[in-house]
Amino acid sequence: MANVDECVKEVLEQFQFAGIPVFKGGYGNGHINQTYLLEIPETGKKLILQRMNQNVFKKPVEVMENIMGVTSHLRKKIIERGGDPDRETLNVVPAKSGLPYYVDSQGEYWRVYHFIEDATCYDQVASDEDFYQSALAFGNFQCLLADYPAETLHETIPAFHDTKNRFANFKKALDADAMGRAASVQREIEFVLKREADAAILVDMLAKGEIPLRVTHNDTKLNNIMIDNATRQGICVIDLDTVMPGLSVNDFGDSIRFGASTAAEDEIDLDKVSCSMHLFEVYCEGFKKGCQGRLTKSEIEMLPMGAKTMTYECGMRFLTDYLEGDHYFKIHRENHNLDRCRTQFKLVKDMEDKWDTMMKIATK
Ligand code: ADP
Ligand code: GN1
Ligand code: MG
Repeated sequence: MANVDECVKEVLEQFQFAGIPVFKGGYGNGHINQTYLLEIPETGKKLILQRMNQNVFKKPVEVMENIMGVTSHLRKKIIERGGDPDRETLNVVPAKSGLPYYVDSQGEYWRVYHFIEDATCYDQVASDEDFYQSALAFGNFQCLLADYPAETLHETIPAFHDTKNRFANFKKALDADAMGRAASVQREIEFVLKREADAAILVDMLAKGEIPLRVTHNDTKLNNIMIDNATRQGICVIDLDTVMPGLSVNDFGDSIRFGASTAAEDEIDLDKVSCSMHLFEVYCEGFKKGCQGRLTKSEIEMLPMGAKTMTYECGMRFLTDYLEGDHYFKIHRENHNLDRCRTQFKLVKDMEDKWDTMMKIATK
């Protein structure tokens, strides 16, 4: 691939900007896409430029079709309720071709979003109230999409939260052991294998019709929501690449996995990592309120299972990527995926120990 400067120069000429943007370098802490900040000096207006990850999203055009459909649906609803559609949903800047993306001479897909000003994405919970507000916003996001025609959505990553399938992929990576790393991570491998039955619980409930399929976000970690700096409300849900039919308990669970942890996702000192029951309760209350009474009895009962399943699945995905040679998640240091996997398994174990408390909180 040509260097970033050359690519960016070519790309920037292809979008419909109100002024000439200046490239300000890499931005944010996402694990998947390559995100950059742009600024238009005359107006001070900022924009987000992203090179989409085609290793993860094999059909970027379909991802953009989903995003255009979902954001225009949200826009309408936000206007109806008297909100600000320029800040409360992502807004795509079109390319000069009129398409919502540009394909460069190397075949890379680029897109641009208006920057959500005066709001922040957090990597760790700063206050209970922020976490509560993020729960309200993610719950509300599901409500806003409750009448979205699910059959028009593309499955941007097939079987994304099919934990049984994730387990099968893990086994394949283990059998192949492409990097010769399996011998050194036997404890982590045992941890996954021992819990094979857990991988099936939610998938099987869905198949039996015991919990409903909804339009969900599927990647509800705290840094995929912007908190308004002034009002402290969850102003905008971002990272819409994985909006697809899914389980509400998984949206709940992925937020717990990341936000209710007492340490960072890649913390090395595992003594610092636990699942805070206080934050679990705060999020539970916010999420149920945000869903406005739409969660069924069995969904409410399965909220703790959503948390455990998402954490187990994510740890298994980090371990799979470690075994395969770190091709999926961006890493910033040696063993990064292994460190991430270990925090997830520490959380799973902690949730198992606190299961009765989690059930009591969820169902009260
Ligand atoms: P990834 O899929 O790699 O996680 P995201 O779409 O989540 O990529 O973007 C990465 C980060 O960029 C976000 O966590 C956030 O900090 C920032 N970001 C993305 N879109 C916007 C936006 N429209 N306004 C402000 N910041 C944004
Ligand atoms: C990725 O894109 P990002 O960083 O918001 C991943 C999630 C994982 C998460 C772990 C498309 O989320 O599924 O839970 O990392 N997104 C994709 O932090 O695979
Ligand atoms: Mg993200």
